[in-house]
Amino acid sequence: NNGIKKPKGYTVSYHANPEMEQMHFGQKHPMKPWRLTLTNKIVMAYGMHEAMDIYIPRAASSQELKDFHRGDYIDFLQRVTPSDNTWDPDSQTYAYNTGDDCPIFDGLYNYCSLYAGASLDAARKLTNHQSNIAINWSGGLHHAKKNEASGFCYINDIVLAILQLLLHHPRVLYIDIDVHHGDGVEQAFWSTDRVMTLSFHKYNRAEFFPGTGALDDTGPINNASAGAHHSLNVPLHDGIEDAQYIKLFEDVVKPCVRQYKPTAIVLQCGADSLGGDRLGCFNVNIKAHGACVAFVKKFNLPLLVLGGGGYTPRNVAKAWAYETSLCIGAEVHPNLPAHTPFLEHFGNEKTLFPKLDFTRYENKNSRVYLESVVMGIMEQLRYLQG
Ligand code: ZLS
Ligand code: CA
Ligand code: ZN
Repeated sequence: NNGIKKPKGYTVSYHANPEMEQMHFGQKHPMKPWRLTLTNKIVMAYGMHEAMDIYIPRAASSQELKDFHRGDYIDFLQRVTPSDNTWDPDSQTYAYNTGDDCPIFDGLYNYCSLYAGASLDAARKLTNHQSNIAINWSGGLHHAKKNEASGFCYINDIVLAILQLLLHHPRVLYIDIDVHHGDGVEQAFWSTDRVMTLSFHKYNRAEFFPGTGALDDTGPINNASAGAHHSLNVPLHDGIEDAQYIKLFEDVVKPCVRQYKPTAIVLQCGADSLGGDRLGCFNVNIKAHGACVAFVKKFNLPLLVLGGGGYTPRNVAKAWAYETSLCIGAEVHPNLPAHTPFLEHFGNEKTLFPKLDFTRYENKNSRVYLESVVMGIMEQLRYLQG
């Protein structure tokens, strides 16, 4: 033990099933469930497990998955195997949008029901007051739709978890710092005012997946719909840096909480917004990414912390381990403990805070641009009063 103690006055639960970590999307595929093993090894090497309630979650039942997803889609996921020919010549696509981005691999259904079960368990720990912060790094798969897979996501564990929270909470704020737009969650709650969705992401309609999430996509156009002004988007350009990102996050999140008054918060911590990510294009360091988690924690509301994207596994693991330490309020030494398994995998930078590779993306976000984005958000929030 490195002197890490249980936090005073609140409980953190950590939901991780090692069965998931063995799954393979395929050799060339950027999504590596193995990043979860690396994360858990760092968390344990620091002794952070001593400070949390650790749960090995069960798989969600097909009935639970159908609380959001259509029955025929879940039945398809349950029975499909890699050798099945799922190509549909009529629509010129694979069934339910499976294919290159969302391959059918061995154990797919088990993988899906495990990460969904973990998010459901985590949400239930919050609603029955057994924890104040619940963490599931295997969840956060924000692109999955009611009736199809999308962008490496098959089951939308976030939507399922929010539906759980809504059984006990009048208003849930969903915040998404993955570099991609949280389109599946936005779409699911588009017409309700009981969930406010807020995504920060790289936006370029033609060139960056999924192409949605413009500043003026804020909910149904019809002001009579309850969902109007309850979907918020923060579209960004390449190369945003630490200080800018933290200020923007705080300038947007603080008024959202003040105006919307959520009774629970769900935070998707996709680590592809870090500099040097294989798919991402921002210049954010691990400390700045973590500062967003620390800022949200300060509202002292029931908090569900989820993973998401993240395609440079050694950086993902460091970020999520550091963010776990922020959740428990523990000070950890920046150097990875010498007994950390797979330490050799972290190359020369055996620290939680490596200098990330920022050589690829020039910063295209001017101060004026970011100010205009904050003003656009404030304009939407003004509709919430009264
Ligand atoms: O938010 O950009 C796309 C769609 C395509 C280009 C790629 N081809 C394969 C399909 C059509 C337009 N897809 C993105 C999805 C990004 C999902 C992010 C998920 C999340 O982080 C939450 C977990 C995309 N970007 C990069 C790839 N796909 C991609 C890169 C490399 C490969 C290998 C495996 C597969 C095919 C070759 C693949 C996809
Ligand atoms: Ca996002
Ligand atoms: Zn992403």
